[in-house]
Amino acid sequence: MKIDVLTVLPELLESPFAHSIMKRAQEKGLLEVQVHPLRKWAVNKYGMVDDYQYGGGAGMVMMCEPLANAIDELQSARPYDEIIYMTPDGERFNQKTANQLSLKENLLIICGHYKGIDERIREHYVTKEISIGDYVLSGGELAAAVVVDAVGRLLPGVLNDETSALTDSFQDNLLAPPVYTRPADFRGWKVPDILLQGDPKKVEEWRYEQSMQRTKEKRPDLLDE
Ligand code: 6GU
Repeated sequence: MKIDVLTVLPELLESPFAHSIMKRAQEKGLLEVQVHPLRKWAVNKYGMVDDYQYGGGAGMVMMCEPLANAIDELQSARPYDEIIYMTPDGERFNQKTANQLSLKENLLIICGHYKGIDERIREHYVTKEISIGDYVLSGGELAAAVVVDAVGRLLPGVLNDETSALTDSFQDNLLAPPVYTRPADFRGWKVPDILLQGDPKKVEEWRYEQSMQRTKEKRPDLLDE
């Protein structure tokens, strides 16, 4: 999978994909993330990419021309399956959306800034609008990093047995069960016996029950879906 990210703050996205699982995904050639500075397509020598909004009011709007030119150029190299705009008024991101996006070949993610992007870009280019939750970030970059991470780790071959996505929270709309490691007794706080007995079938049943109980307690809304 190839993900292009278009942003006015490329520096913000230098590090999130350079470590751990995202790094390995790229080294294995399973994921390619390329961050593009929008200023490359600025309309003048001052690097202008935003302007005052029509009708007045505080806050700048990201202009049509740099975005349209950037998208046209990037798109001519490879057609996108989705052109995603990161915005607090988008559809709330969840595991299901991550699963769906992980099946695509080429994605473009546009990071919004200031008051957002000119509505005409949303109308004519954007195919999917994503928010990562009901709060406002100062830009779409951190949200884009969240989406790239959540999608990238689902690509076949990225995770190994130890990190397998099959046992994650939210797969099957259940939270993950509790986990323990050595020692079996820490300050008198004991690991549940069933995990020490070596009966895989019993462990599986216990984990399922714990997942169910945890979900009922913490996220009953997941069970209604
Ligand atoms: Cl995608 N962008 C911004 N600026 N704020 C957000 C968001 C996105 N998702 C939640 N808050």
